[in-house]
Amino acid sequence: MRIETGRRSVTALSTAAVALVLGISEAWAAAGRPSPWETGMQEMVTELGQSVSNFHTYLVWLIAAICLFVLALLLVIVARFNESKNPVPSQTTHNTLLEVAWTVVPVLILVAIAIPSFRLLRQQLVPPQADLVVKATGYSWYWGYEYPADQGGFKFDSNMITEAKDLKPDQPRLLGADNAMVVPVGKVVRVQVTSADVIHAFALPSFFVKVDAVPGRLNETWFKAEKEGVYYGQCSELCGNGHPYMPIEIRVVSEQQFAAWLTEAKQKYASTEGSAPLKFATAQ
Ligand SMILES: [Cu+2]
Repeated sequence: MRIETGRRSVTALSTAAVALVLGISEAWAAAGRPSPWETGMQEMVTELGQSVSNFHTYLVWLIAAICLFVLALLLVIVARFNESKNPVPSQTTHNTLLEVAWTVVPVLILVAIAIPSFRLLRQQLVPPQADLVVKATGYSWYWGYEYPADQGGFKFDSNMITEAKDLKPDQPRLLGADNAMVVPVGKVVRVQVTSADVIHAFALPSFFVKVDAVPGRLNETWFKAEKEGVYYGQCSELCGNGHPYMPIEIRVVSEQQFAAWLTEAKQKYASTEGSAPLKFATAQ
């Protein structure tokens, strides 16, 4: 009886521990930031990101199956065809069935990878009709965001918070920014990305967004965040000594909160009118 109870409490304890660990990692992952001991991707909050994350899992299983198959073949060869067990090696060559099989099977595997891969690539590179366009400019070493005229026409800089005392309670060190990019939830946001000096890259893992910010060139990417929250990314192009200190903070809020933020932001940040337009290289 006592053993039974002991066993039961051990089971309950381990279940609680697993739940705790899962709960914590989920809570951290859900916040759009890296978490300790994380081995997979950050939790994706866009449909595209979720599809990519599933594709990644599918590839891992496929790779695992191939590795186990090759390992099994190697073990069979070591066990059955070593010199003592098989002193006279077979001289068989040009086995048609075998040669066709080892050509066709890898081709089929590549097709099974290519089809979903190209489908995802298309989904990522052909953006849907945008509800909001934001321009992100990389500077050495911070980001600048610009909202178009129909949203109020303002721009502001976003710098990393350097002093621990200035961080908000939910802001992680090295990722928290003084002015976040704010976007509404469930809307297609197109981000135009460029740079004012060297090559940077605008990357946000939980949206599955990563695009180069190249001076004189306007790149674009898009996302549709399905969940409100604060999401963090970083410059992902080795751009200089301030490279690790130019985080990207995006706050996804409800439409009402976004409207309220816009009203506030229009007053807080100066108008873009009168600012010098960015010059872009023209094709000759
Ligand atoms: Cu950079």
